Amino acid sequence: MISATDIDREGYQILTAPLSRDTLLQIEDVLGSARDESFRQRRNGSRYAIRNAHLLLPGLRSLLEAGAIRELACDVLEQPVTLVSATLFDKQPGANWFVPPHQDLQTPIQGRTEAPGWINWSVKAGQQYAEPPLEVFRQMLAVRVHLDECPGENGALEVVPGSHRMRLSEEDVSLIPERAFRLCPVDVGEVMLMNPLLVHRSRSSRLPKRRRVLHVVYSAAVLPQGIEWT
Ligand SMILES: O=C(O)CCC(=O)C(=O)O
Repeated sequence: MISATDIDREGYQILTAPLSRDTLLQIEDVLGSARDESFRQRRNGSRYAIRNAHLLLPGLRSLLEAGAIRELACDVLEQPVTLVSATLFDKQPGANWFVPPHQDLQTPIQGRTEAPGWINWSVKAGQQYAEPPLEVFRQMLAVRVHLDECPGENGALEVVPGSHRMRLSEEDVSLIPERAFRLCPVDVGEVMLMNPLLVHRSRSSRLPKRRRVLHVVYSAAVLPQGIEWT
């Protein structure tokens, strides 16, 4: 059961059976139909991620804009939500990496209209990004859908409970003691809900297995005029 209180206090929650088998199969199908060009690839040709998958795969966008995954975000944020982004992370033998501790600050947006509190504008791979203000982050939620089992040795996320309440500098993040990180093993089909400001990291997988996670971000914030989600 969703606990908005837990998410408020800890910054995250793991749900054991929130999605039907049908929903999971539909996601797998649409991701399975993605063309090679949609994937980020290592030099060795291994495919490891689809960034802005909601822009590249219209079928995925439809699934995420109406349906069970969006409902989870509406339930937590207690308001209608808009899709902000979707990323597929696909760790596997040959494309395996360590993600250092960070908050997810850079958010894809449309246009470039300066607005109070929106900072760190940048363009990556032709897409405009900016960092929203704290009050917008408070009304955002990432829904991480696990398409493979993700035990501790398979690159599970490690999070710092409570770290989502503030925007931290790189130095603040680097000073977080080792004991503050909590390992979050998640089974196939399970979902992890988290605020994008929750400090998180993940180790390389130590198992010869795939670890696919679809990381979908929603927001219930009213945006300033001139700024829109993509
Ligand atoms: O799924 C993961 O390991 C986290 C990836 C991540 O947060 C990132 O690359 O920004």
